[in-house]
Amino acid sequence: GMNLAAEMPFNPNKPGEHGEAARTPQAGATAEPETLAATGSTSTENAVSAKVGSGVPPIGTNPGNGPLDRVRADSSGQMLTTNQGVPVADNQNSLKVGLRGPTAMEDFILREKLTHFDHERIPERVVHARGSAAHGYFEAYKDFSDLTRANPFSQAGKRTPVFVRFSTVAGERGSADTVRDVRGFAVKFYTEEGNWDLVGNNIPVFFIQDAMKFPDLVHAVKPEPHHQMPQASSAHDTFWDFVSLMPESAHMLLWQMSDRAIPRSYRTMQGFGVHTFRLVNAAGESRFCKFHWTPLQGTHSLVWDEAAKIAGADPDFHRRDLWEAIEAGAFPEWELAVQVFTEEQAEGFGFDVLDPTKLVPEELVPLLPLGKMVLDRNPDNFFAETEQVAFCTAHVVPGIDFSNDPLLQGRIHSYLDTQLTRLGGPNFHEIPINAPVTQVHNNQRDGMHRQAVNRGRVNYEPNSLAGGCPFQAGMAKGFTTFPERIAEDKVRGKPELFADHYSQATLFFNSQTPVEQAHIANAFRFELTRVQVPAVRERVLALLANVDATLAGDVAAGLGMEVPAPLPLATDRPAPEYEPSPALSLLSRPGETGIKTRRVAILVAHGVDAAMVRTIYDSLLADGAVPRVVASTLGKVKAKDGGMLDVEISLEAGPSVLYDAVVVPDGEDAVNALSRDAHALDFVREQYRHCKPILVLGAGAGLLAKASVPPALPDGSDDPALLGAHGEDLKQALAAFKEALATHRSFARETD
Ligand code: HDE
Repeated sequence: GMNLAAEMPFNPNKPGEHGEAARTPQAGATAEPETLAATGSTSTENAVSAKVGSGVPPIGTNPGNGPLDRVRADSSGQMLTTNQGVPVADNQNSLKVGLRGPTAMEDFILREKLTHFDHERIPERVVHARGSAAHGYFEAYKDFSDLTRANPFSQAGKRTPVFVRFSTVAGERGSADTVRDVRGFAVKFYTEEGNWDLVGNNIPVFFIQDAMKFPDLVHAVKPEPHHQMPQASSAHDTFWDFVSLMPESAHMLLWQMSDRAIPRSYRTMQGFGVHTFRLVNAAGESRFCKFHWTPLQGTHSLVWDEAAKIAGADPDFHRRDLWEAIEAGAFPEWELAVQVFTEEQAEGFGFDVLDPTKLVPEELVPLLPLGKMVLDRNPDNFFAETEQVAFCTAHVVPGIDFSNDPLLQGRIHSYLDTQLTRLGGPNFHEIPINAPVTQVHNNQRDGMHRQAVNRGRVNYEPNSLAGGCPFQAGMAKGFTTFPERIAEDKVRGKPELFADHYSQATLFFNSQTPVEQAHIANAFRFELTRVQVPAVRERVLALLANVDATLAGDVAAGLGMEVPAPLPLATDRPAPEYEPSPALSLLSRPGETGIKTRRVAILVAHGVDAAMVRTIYDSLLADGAVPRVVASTLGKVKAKDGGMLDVEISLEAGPSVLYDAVVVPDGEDAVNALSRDAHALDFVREQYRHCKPILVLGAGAGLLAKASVPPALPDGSDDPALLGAHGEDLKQALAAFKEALATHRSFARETD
């Protein structure tokens, strides 16, 4: 082929578009693989997985790719066409009556292109609009068929493909990732018996006890309707007005004000099914369960000041983090576990397991690990997959069943319903990302955007003309609802135990470390400071007074207020009070991945010790961390030994909040230069303020002094995350630095 790169890359018709030449037909261009390479095309789209024409996946491939493979479009080497497949000669100029004349109505090419563009957007999700997703698989540890007949748990080592979408709740589609909010954790299992969606959150309880309240809750937390502020934040009057009038939200509020609501990464969050579900085995025996996802990466969070600054420095922080980890082969993993208990056990608990504002403490019912989920592939196309994926709590498979949790019951309706508006009709199950890997056979027909071409004249059941097909699967194979016995009055109301709004809020608070408790108090202080109406602040304090006196006192002090009389209780606090549950502390799970994927900035300038930089860089890289050479501007710096060092990012584009730790290498001239750059001074100050590990070597310690970073902790003792400042040798200091990095932060120095 011709050399596109050398001649007219991407627009071979360019020479023909001006003046008289517009009348002459122009030759197009064919793009051969070599010419594509010459233009820098990096398309790898041809490498799709094996096709699965029979619907039965070949052994060893990911069957979840099947529906997607059929529709993957790859334009490398292809000619541009209209949507009708007509080759387009000129994609740059509209059809005009004379070169300076009006555009012709008959320009179907222009009209098709603009019309399609005009309809590119679909409504965003009414909640959880902002999200990111990835493909992967779930692998069962063993055969759990005594517990459930659900297909993913039927065999040791069995892999079931999954698609997982993480999200914030309140913010719009383009809002920042690091806002204080609950995170969605929605998993679609493409099982051999149909799709199962486990649509959970990163917090095990919820604000309300009944689906009837959900529209009110969401109205209250979303931007206020008169001026549409604030974006992606609960720190405003309407939210706190509502929740303080709904004391059932107390427990959830404690979680939402904890560091759980500002995760370091989607990869470092737990996930929870929240509601009580049922597991049913082939014999029809049912047990209740709660689902837990635990990240092998550990549970880690941001600090609030950092989260707020990241929202400006990189609003895509969590999206980028997930994408980059998967691209780099550092596949995030979670263990799925269940707490299993019988109805009789549940009757003995001091709370109602149908109440979604309550959790089952792990001390009461331990976790039973079922298997591991690995996310190992980024989507090919954000819209086609992440945006169009439709999770529905109604999507259950044989072996999984609902409980009567009134919040879950409402959700079973809501998720399918919302897709009708969002995805434009009842055939959203045919969108490839939503299509099951099993075959779909029923007599549902037609509707907007129908893809299936159903054959034959029978679209009803029972029938004789099609031999009765598709036939009912029957109890043995088909989904069978657990026949729970119910003989009750039809009423609007709540069970007695739902009236205890505070016991588990107190349990949660008492189970936190002092650092975490301080963060919770600070978060309440921040949010309530933003609240304008004093009576609303006061009512929240009255609610907190029922949770913990110290917490209420600390928050009140932060607002310059007195703690008012506690809100009246709806019921006596039931005995027994809970013992603290260490599993509820975020700091109880450091993780198993060491320093893998942690981002480390190495600050350099002319005169830096380049050999030292390389040693540190290589050593961090070898352990799976992500080192970056950061300087005042891009380009190269001239090292102490005369060599050159490439800068990877500037301080301006890569500020402190985007890194987990910092290294200031030796080199007196370099440190002097950095000391004159406000960005560098801010950088080390913020690394210090945000309790991150700092490694300074030789002259590097001078930068800390210039930035007024204290050399020791407030009580005078050594700072365990400030390394190298005391003349340790490089090897020693680097090892200690890595250890500090693996534990993430040193809150001992926190003064926020
Ligand atoms: Fe949702 N929720 N929700 N929710 N939810 C939606 O469904 C709803 C609730 C959760 O990544 C919507 O497809 C009601 C609890 C996640 O696509 C909508 C009630 C939990 C996602 C909806 C709840 C969740 C959603 C918006 C109370 C944790 C994002 C778009 C009765 C267990 C899924 C959509 C994704 C999304 C309704 C309460 C988690 C409107 C009515 C509790 C993770 O249908």
